[in-house]
Amino acid sequence: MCVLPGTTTEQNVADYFRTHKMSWKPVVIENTAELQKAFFAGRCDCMTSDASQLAGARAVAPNPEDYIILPEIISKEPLAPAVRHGDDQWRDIVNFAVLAMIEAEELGITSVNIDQMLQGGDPKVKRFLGVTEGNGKALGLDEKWAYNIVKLVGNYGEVFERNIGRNTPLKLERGLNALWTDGGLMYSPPFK
Ligand SMILES: N[C@@H](CCC(=O)N[C@@H](CS)C(=O)NCC(=O)O)C(=O)O
Repeated sequence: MCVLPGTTTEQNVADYFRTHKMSWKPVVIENTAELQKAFFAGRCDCMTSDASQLAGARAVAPNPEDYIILPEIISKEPLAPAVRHGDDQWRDIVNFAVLAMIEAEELGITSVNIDQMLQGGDPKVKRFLGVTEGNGKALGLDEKWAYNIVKLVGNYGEVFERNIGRNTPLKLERGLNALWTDGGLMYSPPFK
């Protein structure tokens, strides 16, 4: 198995095979580009990494259809934006930028219908879009901050489907990245 040394994925595979009393032979290569080259040249039977990284590697492989990503995910490794520790306001802004995209999806607001939604009477939507006072002041932002995010890049589902979803070369399913209302983990607290 092609594996990058020192990664969590190396440890995950070792744990998984030990737990299932199976043996495996690591082919350890210290650089992602070289590792992927070795795998696609047939030096290993399989390659392990973060699921999204596997999807990215496959998308640029010589024959992407020759490879499958196994459906069993053997570790819990959420990937998320990270910020430098110590700047609380910046951390809040980045965190709420992600939550706003999730909340927009739950409220049914998209980059396409957002201006129409702006005209509607739902108080939750009005607060979210800054028609009435919402969370702008607390974040040190303009009341239109959430509107601007969704208008520019879309809600969480739109961003996912456009960049890494089923109809992109990465072909990733929403899985745990679906909304909590659809059986996933994406949950935003209410904006109030
Ligand atoms: N989830 C793994 C991912 C690590 C991983 O695969 N990292 C790659 C790129 S995303 C890397 O650091 N490559 C270094 C290199 O290619 O030199 C971890 O946290 O250890």
